[in-house]
Amino acid sequence: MDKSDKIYVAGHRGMVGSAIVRRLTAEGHKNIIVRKSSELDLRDQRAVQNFFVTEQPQYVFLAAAKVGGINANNSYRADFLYDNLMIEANIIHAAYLTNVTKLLLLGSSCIYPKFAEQPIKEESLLTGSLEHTNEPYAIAKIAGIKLCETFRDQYGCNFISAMPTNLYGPNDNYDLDSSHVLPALIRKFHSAKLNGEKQVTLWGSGKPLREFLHVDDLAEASFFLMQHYNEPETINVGYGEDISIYDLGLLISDIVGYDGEIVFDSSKPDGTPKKLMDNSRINKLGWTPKIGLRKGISTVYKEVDKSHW
Ligand code: GFB
Repeated sequence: MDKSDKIYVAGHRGMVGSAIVRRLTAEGHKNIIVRKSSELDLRDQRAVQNFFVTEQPQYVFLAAAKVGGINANNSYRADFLYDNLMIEANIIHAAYLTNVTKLLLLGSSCIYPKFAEQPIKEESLLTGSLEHTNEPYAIAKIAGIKLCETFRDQYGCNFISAMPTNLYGPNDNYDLDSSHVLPALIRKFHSAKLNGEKQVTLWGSGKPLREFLHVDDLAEASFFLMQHYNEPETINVGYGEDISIYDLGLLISDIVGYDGEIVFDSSKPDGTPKKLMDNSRINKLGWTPKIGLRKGISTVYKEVDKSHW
C-alpha cells in the first residue's frame, strides 16, 4: 500500500474500524475514505455498489459489523445473521466488481466449534457444532470467510480474512445489556465503588476462559496482514493467553479499586467454555501483540468517559 492509495475503512465509527483509521493515519496514509451508516447503509446492495463505482477504493478494511456480547448475540439472533450477511456480501461483491486490489475481512474467534481442540488452530473451522448463543453471528462470519475464499478461487481476487479473539479498547460499548464482558465489568466495578455497593454480580459461573486483545494490537496486525498475508485460509489474531471470567473480575476490581464481593448469576449463560486461539501462523510471519492485559485495561479505564454511567 502506497501512502496515497485510496483505502476504504468500513465501520470506522466502531471500536475496530476507528483503531484501523488511527493506525493508517499514524503510518502516514492520507487517502482514507469512510461513510457513516446514515450516509451509506451497507445492507443496501445498490447503495454499496454505487459507492464503490464512484469512489473506486484500492484497499478495503471490512470492519463493519453488527456486534455485541453474549446477551445481544442471543437476543437479536435474526439481526446478527441478516445484517452481517448483507454487509459482507454487498462489500465483497462490490469489491470484486470494481477490481479492488486487496480486501481484509475481520471476523471473530466464535466461528470455531464450541468444543474445538485448544489452542484453536485455523484448521478447526467447520469441524464441529457452534456455540448456540452466537451461532447466527458465527454463521455470518463463516460465510464472509467463504466469500473471500471463493472470490479468490473463482476470480483471482486478493481477499483475505483474519479472526481476532475477544477485543477491548477505545470506543467500546459499555451498555450493560449488549456489551462484552470486559467493558461491562469495568462499568460494574466502577459504579459499585462510587455507590459503595457491597457486591457486584457477574453473569454465568465465572469459569469460562477468554482471551483478550487490545484493539490497537488488532489494528497493527490488520495493517501487517494487508502488507504480508495473501493466502486463502483465514488467520487467527490473538493475545496468546486466556483468563477465567472470575479472575478477570478480580483483575478489573483491583484496577478500579473496588474491594467488595464478586457473586454470580447462574441464570445467565456461560457460552463457550474456552476459546484460546493458536496464533502460531501470524507469529511465524513476524507479528506478536504488544499491549499487556493489565496495562491495556488500566489505560482504557483511565481514558473512558464515565460521566453518564
Ligand atoms: O464477552 P461476552 O459477552 O461474550 O461474555 P462471549 C463472556 C463471558 O463473560 C460469558 C460472562 O461467560 C458471560 O456469561 N460474563 C460475566 C459477562 N459477567 C458478564 C457481564 O456483565 N456482561 C457480559 N457480556 N458477560 C461473544 C460472542 O461471546 O464474543 C460474539 O457472543 C463474539 O459473537 C464475541 O464472538 C467476541 O465471549 O461469550
